[in-house]
Amino acid sequence: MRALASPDSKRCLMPRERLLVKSATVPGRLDAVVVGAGFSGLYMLHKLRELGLSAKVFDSASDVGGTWYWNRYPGARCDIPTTDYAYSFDPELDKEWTWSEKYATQPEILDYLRFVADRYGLRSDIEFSTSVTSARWDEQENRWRITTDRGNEVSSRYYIMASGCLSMPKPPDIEGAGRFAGQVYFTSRWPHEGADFTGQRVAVIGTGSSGIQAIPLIARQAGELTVFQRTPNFSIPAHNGPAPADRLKQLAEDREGYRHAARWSRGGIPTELTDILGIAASDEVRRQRFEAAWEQGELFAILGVFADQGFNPASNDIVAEMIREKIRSAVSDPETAETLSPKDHYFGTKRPCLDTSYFETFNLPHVRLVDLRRQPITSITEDGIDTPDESFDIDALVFATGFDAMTGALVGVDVVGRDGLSLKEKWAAGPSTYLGLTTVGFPNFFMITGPGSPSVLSNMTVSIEQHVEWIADCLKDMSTEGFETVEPTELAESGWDQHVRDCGAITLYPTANSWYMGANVPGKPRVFLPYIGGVDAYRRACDDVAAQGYLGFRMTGPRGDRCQDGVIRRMQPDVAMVLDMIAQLGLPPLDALPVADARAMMAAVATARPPGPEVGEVIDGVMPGPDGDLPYRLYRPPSSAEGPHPIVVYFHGGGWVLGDLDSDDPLCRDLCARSGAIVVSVNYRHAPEARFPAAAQDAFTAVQWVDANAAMLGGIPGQLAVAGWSAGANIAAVACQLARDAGGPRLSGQLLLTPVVDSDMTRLSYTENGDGYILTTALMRWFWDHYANPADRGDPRAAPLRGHLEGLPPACIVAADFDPLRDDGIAYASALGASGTPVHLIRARGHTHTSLTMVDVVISGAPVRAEIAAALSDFFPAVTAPAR
Ligand code: N01
Repeated sequence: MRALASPDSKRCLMPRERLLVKSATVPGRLDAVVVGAGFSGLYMLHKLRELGLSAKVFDSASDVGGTWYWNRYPGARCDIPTTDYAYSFDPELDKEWTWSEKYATQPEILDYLRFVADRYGLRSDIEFSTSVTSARWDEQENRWRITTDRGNEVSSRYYIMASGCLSMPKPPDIEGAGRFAGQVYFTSRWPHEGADFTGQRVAVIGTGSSGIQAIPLIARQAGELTVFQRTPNFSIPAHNGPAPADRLKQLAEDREGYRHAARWSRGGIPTELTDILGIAASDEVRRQRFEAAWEQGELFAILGVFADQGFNPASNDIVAEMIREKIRSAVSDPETAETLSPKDHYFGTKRPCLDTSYFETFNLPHVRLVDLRRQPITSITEDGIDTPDESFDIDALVFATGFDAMTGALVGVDVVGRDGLSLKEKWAAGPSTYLGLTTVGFPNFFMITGPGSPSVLSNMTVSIEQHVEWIADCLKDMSTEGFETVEPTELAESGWDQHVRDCGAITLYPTANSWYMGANVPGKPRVFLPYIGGVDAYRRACDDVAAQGYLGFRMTGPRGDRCQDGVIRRMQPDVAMVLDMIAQLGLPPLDALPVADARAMMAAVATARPPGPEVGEVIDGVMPGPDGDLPYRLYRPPSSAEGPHPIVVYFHGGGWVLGDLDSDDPLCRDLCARSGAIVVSVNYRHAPEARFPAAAQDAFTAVQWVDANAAMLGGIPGQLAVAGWSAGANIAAVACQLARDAGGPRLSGQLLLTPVVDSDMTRLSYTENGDGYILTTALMRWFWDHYANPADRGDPRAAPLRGHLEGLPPACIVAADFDPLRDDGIAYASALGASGTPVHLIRARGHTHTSLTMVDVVISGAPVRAEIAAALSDFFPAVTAPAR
């Protein structure tokens, strides 16, 4: 570590030149109270002072540092390269400090924070060795009443928790934990004078990041070291040493550019993201990418070997297995190597570790690994640790058992908001926040890196700076506009919670028993706590909230209230990502192209997508149509599902103009595999070559033919449904009406995915979603113009909503939120329902017209398709496979 003398250093004694509001001068009355003097609290204090606000920071420690004050165990370092793990708000500060290593040690990081505190003269507003015990919102005064363990009470306009995500140690949950008579250490509360294990018999419980960092160093001193492992963890070598030369060069050449890129990166470090899929890459590419990440020794590199490893189990397993190979080659004893190899969770879903010679430590003769899965601890005793078969006598016991992460410190203070509701009570079933910054019922209360923000999944310093700056801007804006309180609305908060869940749900993260899920603390609700949508996406959401007049916040003041209510992110995150990617391709709109070019473009796009699931059999054939043969493709369910099966006649989408048997192939496979029905996809005649009513006639003829040939196709005669997507759903709906009018075939059901049912394009969903979501109003008009003369567009064979709706088969209709056709589908569902037809309306929340069809691309579509397939299966009476 080196702090360069700066000619500007004295500037740090903050001249309060940018005062916005006059500071409070009454003793005990403050503008802001901050809990915690770590990275967050120090910067928050600095910003509050810049705003001219009176503020006090309380911290239970005797000095600044937060997590770096407490976690002094041997080997404690950060796991983000320290070039990136530093403040960037002040370019001068940024230049004045040089880190001595790629991953700095705890003492060096603590020195840095002391340096920062001194540089900006922060200590005078920090009360050390003082814990905030309670904070109560005073409704009359619109202020927080805050009490400390020293018996002080202060009144503050704002209450800001900068208390850290991993600061509340998890209480030991092992029988007899308090009985051991020898030396007991907690990695999270290590003594300042250190510990000397020379020649001692030492036990370490816990093999998370703390244990994995400490164990090699404890092993150097101990006479005997026994490591008690409950879950093996993925760890990669840190390859510590000097800071990476390429990064130093980038910083030297363009520090501000580098920091800017970090702020707008996925994880808070400028990183080139790959689009290589693990499942599709060659063995050679897989190996090469993995080894490069292994050599780099950085978490984001190993977490980003493949674009799909975070959500595709097969891709994840490629990386996981390569790490297990490395463990096997590092550890001499094969049984120990197996015990150290993680197999019960996907790589990355528990935080991976960075180590220095961790696995090799188990080759030392005095180091032993005890697998608690096979040999659980029955009790800690006065002398050591008992397991069913063995007692371990020890001199020192180290708990590296982790934290009550993300929420523990927040609910550790008795925070009581409006109507006497405490934060602990409110979050009894898991935290609920708006942007991870605020929570309903707690006015003027902010959390820095709270649950629902990127926090622990990101480079914390970048996330901390973003939060502090957003809070400071909010306070400044409130002051400018004369507001005294700010609080999120129920709608905004529940919308954000949903978005946070949606982001987690498309990944493998919620599958693990991790502290990200609260699973490490007995009794804690299982909720995926951080926001995994990315630092960049998160920053954009926060900026958008502010730009939209603090959307989702209610602000009050003597001059009146303001509330711009709403939800900031309603679209499924992967749908938004796909739309972004498509936008970046800069393709011309389909409706600007000649039909042949539009078809060629659709075909080209289709070649680049995943194939969809395996089915039992795929057969191409032809059937007679009204004007020549119609090609069809039959999908038979996987061979495990014995036939015969019900049959679904399917019609592809494409506005009666585009599409063919290939265009909807992955969707047909998915429907077939999930529902257990045979899917017969029919390629009907297209416009403009064959205009209305050719497609509808073909559809009805196809239904008649499949019905007549059901047994030959392997189907169950009489068990026939129709299905279609978009314009295909239009002709499926029409076929049902024609079948009813013709007195057959009898249909078991109609599945209409985001259907076109009317030529009226004035419904609200056209106004809301007519542009920007692939199917646009302009494209819909282009389709209609190619398909049907204006005079024909009211014909029920073009607009089935305008037909007679009695006597139709049960329907499942899917309406997507961001679809111009959304209200068409809803209108058809209610009209059918009013005519006595059983209807199952599925609202595809956060989806577009096309996103549900993007099998294995839009992951969030999978649960909706599962629901659709279940509805499809419900059309048919339970089928018993015939005895052979
Ligand atoms: O805590 P952990 P940690 N009986 O929860 C085991 C950050 N950090 O302090 O997995 C037996 O990861 C538990 O077992 P299991 C970093 O984000 C960063 O190590 O629950 N064992 C696990 O092995 C990290 O992820 C750095 O089955 C018990 C271990 O104890 C986070 O802090 C350094 C047990 C706890 O691992 C937490 O890391 C250190 C029981 N009753 C930490 N209870 C940097 O490098 C728990 N365990 C920046």
